Amino acid sequence: MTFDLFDALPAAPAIEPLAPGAMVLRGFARDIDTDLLAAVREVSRAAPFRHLITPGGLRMSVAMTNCGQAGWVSDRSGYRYDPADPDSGAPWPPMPTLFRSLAERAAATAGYPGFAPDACLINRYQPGTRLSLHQDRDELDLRAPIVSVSLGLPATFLWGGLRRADKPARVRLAHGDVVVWGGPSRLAFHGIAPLADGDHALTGNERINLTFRKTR
Ligand code: MD6
Ligand code: FE
Repeated sequence: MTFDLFDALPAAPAIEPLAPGAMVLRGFARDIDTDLLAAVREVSRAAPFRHLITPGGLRMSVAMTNCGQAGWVSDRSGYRYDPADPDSGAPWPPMPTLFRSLAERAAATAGYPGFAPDACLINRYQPGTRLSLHQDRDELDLRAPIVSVSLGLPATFLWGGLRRADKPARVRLAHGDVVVWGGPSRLAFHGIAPLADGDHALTGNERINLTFRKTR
């Protein structure tokens, strides 16, 4: 029997701090990537991706859908969590068990045990798609963190501070990376720079982002 020192080391998760309470878990979702993407396709068959309209009347370049007990939607009247898909009137598809358990494991790894998300917003980016700086503040319970999973093409995550004017850092998010943030960083401004063109083995020219929240 051969003994390899490197085989004997446990695979420690690569945790990259962003700010107090916020971190990137590099590659955390990689080993279940194909199952996650299959589940995204399943959800989007029942609740297709769509471009929401902002309260100001602009069409968002990112396409969105949701699963879980509530879904994030935007229209001329504002932003809200809605138990039903406004396009169909039907409840959002249930959150796949695989999603729920991934979010729970990632949160626990980041120091937030007991995370119980009731909503998963699914974002789809194509080259040129961007998400301007914003805060996630439509959730009632701001003590719960947010867990965000990146799949497919890499993106530049804009990580600002607690004030809109804080100059954002640029953080590369690759396939399988998971960002967790909460506590003192829960209301940090953030966004996604225009997606660069590319070709990913599993998603082609798209980036898919899953964002888990506890909305109430
Ligand atoms: C995205 N993410 O990564 C957009 N929000 O496509 C977000 O807006 C986001 O990644 C809160 C926490 C983590 C995020
Ligand atoms: Fe956000």
